[in-house]
Amino acid sequence: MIKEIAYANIALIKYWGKENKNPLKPSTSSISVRLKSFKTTTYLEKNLLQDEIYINDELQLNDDKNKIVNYLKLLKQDNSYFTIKSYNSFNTAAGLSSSSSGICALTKAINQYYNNKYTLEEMIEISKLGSGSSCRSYTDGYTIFKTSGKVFNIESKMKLYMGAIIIDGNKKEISSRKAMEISKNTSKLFSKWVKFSKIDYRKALFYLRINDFKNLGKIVERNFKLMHKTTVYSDLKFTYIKKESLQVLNELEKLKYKLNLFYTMDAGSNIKVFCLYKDKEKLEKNLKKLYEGKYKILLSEII
Ligand code: 2P0
Repeated sequence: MIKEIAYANIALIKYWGKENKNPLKPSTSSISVRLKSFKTTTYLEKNLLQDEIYINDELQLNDDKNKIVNYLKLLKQDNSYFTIKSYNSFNTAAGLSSSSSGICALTKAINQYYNNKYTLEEMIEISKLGSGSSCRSYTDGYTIFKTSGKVFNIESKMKLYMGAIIIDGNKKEISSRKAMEISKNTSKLFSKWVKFSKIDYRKALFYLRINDFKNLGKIVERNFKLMHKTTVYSDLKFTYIKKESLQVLNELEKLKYKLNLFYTMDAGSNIKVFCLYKDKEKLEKNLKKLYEGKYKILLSEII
């Protein structure tokens, strides 16, 4: 039995929109970190009849299955079928980036099955077609996914720690793939998003380089807010941000008086809070005080 592990990644500066679908070139360059406690473990063995996919022991059917089977076709070197069992240490498809770790672990598992036929670069290139953000799960540190399609990591002395506040752990209604496509094609704000994101990306790189947490935080927050506005001003007329999310964001603003932090949100209502690693106990204590018994809190180091 083949086993592979991969870690989910969260973007500080977001990938939102596809300039070119195959090969994937994103509309915006993104910067992410990987989360040690947000892990997918994937087991793979040969199946004589068909591909069977389980996520957290649940057999995947219809669209959920087809999506993965279609992705497998890109990786297969022969007519083999597989039984794939994937386990997430966190909520699946709830805007916590389970597709990034899921596709990364699956790609590595198939590569192991074919005796490491693919190089890391080749795996990353194929992986993007399964989930754009998955290409950022292969490398540690701060990972960049550029509009050119290139993926690499950069050095920064800044050591972060993350807490996620789970407002809704269920599967999201609108996939990020669909939301970003409709936003790109119909949002009145999309060109503004691309323009400002370019500035955010450059500034974030600079603040990471000079180890400036406070200014990085301002850019991270402005970046996710504009990303979320693109869906509101698209034909979807929709937002992932729930009223509970807004309430938490307000509370986090107040918490900033006590603790240096910044926050971000992805394609879901859940909130990720970042602090410096040295403040991790303080963050844990404060999030528990605010949300214990109300929302699940997941904590993670960066790997
Ligand atoms: C990101 N997201 O940078 C952004 C922010 C969600 C919000 O990358 O269509 O599921 O498979 O390439 O990888 C989620 O995107 O999208 C994502 P596809 P994916 O993390």
